[in-house]
Amino acid sequence: MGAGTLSRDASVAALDRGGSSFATFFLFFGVDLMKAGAILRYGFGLLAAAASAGALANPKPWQLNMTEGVTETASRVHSLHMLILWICIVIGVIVFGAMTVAMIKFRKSKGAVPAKWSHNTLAEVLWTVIPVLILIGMAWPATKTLVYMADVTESEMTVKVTGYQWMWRYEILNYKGESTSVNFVSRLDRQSDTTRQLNSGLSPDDVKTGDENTYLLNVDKPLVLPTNTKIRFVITADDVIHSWWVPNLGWKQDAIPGVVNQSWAKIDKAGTYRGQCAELCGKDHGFMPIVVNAVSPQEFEQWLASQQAAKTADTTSVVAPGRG
Ligand SMILES: [Cu+2]
Repeated sequence: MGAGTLSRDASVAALDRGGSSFATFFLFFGVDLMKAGAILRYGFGLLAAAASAGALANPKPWQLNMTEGVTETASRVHSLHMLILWICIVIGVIVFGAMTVAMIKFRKSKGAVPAKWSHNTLAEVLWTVIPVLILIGMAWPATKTLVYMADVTESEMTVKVTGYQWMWRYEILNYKGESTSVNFVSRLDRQSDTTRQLNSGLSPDDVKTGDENTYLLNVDKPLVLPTNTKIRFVITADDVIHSWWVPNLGWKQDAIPGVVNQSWAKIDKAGTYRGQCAELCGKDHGFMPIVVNAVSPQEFEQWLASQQAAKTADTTSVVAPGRG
């Protein structure tokens, strides 16, 4: 696999998440039909490949719309997206409908004569006021959602996420008022990593977790999180800008060296949620996936205790020889 193939792999994974909704966006706005066509073709090719390789992580084959996610934030973002999509559809139908009618009914060959007037105050007021009202109508719920998303108060635990070229570090700083020592690095899983190597001779289709194809979407050590718990994330990076993105949580946050950004999530449903780095961060940008394993608070507490015990054992074994 050359460098071109590597970056294609990364964009395949990215397209799988965002491509189809972008295509819908382009189509409805009529901004760039050729680009939308190319993206759609790429998307369909990919979906066909995905269907043959079994179900993908979270997005389903042929899924065109955004995910509804597993947090209140994600569902609010989804509703906003649907509201604005429908507003755009209505506008699109009216505008393109009026244009089509005008072009067919008032064409020159039918003897149409153009009107000579150049100003109409009422029309000008209307085409200014109506779009302003529409924009306010969209900005109001969008701002409310943004304010809701920014409110990290009353969180019950804090997870620090640090982006590196090309892996993530997770530190569970505190849980229910107590600080913890859990701190680990999460990298691309071995199977994806061996498969992606130049001339590995291995097929990405064979990288599976259960039934789903998890090529470039699996890690060696997932981040385990409790459900029904308000989790604050503090996000930073140690080299270049990365971005921590798990679509099912409903947000992505840039990880910037020297800056601590924050966000939060309260996961409603247990499950495995996959994501990726969403900021082009160097040659292995496509190879630093994210896996969140959401489990019940009881299971999480057990996991946390086992991680802390392992940490203590580690420290003791390092210290012991020196003492002896
Ligand atoms: Cu990155």
